Amino acid sequence: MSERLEDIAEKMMADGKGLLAADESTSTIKKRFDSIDLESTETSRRDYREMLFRTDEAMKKCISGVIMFEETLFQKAADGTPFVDLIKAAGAVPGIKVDTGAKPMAAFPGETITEGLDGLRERLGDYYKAGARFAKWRGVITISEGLPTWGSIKANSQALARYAALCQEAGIVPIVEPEVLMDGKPGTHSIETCYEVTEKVLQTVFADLFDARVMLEGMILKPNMVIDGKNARKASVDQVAEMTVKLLKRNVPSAVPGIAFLSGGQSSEEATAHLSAMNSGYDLPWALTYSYGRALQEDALKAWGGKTENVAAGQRAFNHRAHMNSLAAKGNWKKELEKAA
Ligand code: 5MM
Repeated sequence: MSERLEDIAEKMMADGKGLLAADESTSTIKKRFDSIDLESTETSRRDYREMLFRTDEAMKKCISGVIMFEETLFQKAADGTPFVDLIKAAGAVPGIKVDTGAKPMAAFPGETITEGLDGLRERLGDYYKAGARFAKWRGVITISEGLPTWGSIKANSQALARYAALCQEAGIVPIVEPEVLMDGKPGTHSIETCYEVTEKVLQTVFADLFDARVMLEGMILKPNMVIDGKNARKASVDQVAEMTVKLLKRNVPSAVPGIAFLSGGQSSEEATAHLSAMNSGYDLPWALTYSYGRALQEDALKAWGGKTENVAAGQRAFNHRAHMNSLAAKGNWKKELEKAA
C-alpha cells in the first residue's frame, strides 16, 4: 500500500529538521561552481552532492528531505550506491524538482512563467518508481517598476495548482513554491511592498489550489519571507519575523501541515536568525522550517572548493549550518553559537 500524503508531509516537517534544496538545474549549479573556479561536469556535480549526502550527522539529525534535480535522482555515488538509497539510509525523504524552469512570459516583459506541465503525469510516475515521495515547483514573481502584473501572478499560480493536483494523484507530496524575489530590478523595494505583493500571491495561490481540489493536508508551502529588497536591506530580524508571521497567519490555512522557507539570497546567518525568531514567541498553527539552498550550502561549497582533500572541511561547514538551522527550527538559535564553530 502506498504511503499517505499526510504521513510523508509530517515526516518532512519532523521537529528540528528541514529540507536541503540541492535541486540546482545544470545552469544554476554551473554558476555556483564558477564561484569556486570548478568546471561543472556530471562527475563534479556527483562529487559535490555526494559530499553533502554523506555528511552523516547533518543528514541524520537535521535533514528531513532532499530536493534533487532529475540528474541527481537517478545518479549514483562513486561506489555505485544510488543517491536515493543514501538519502533514505539517513532517514530522509528523497524529493525531485519537476518544473523545467521559469521562462520569459510572452507579452509580459520582465516576467516569467514556470514551465513543465506537459507530460508531467508520466514523469511523476517515473520519479515515484525511482523513490521520490515529494516534488517541488517554483513560480517566480518579480517586484519592479509596475511589476508584478496580475497576468503573471495568475498564470504562475494556476500552474502551481495544476502541478500540485498531478503530484497528489501520483502519491507525491507537492511543495508549492511561489517565490517573490528579493532581488528584482532594482531590488530596492520596501518590506511593506514585499508584504503587499506576497499577500496577493498567496491569496491567489490558495484560491487556485482550492479550485484544483488539492488536499491541503498533503502539501507543503515554500514561500519567501517578508523582507525588503536585497539592495536596500534595513528591516530588523524582529520586523521580518513579525511581518512574515502576520502575513502567513492571515493567508495560509491551518490545514497546511508545514511551511518550509526558501532563503532567496539572504546571508546564511540572516536566514537562520529570521527562522529562529519566528519559531520563538509566536503561537503558530503549522510547523515552520527551512528548505534552503544557498543558505545551507554556501559555506560548504567554499570550504570544499572542488578538492578531494577538502571534503572533510566541506562536511564540517555543512554540519554547522545544518545544526544552526535545526536549532532555528525550534526557536533555539543564538548568535553566540555561530562563533563556537
Ligand atoms: C537550489 O535552487 C533551486 C533551483 O533553482 P534553479 O531551477 O534556478 O536552478 C531553487 O528553486 C531553490 O530550491 C529555492 O529557491 C530555495 O533556494 P534558496 O537558495 O533560495 O534557499
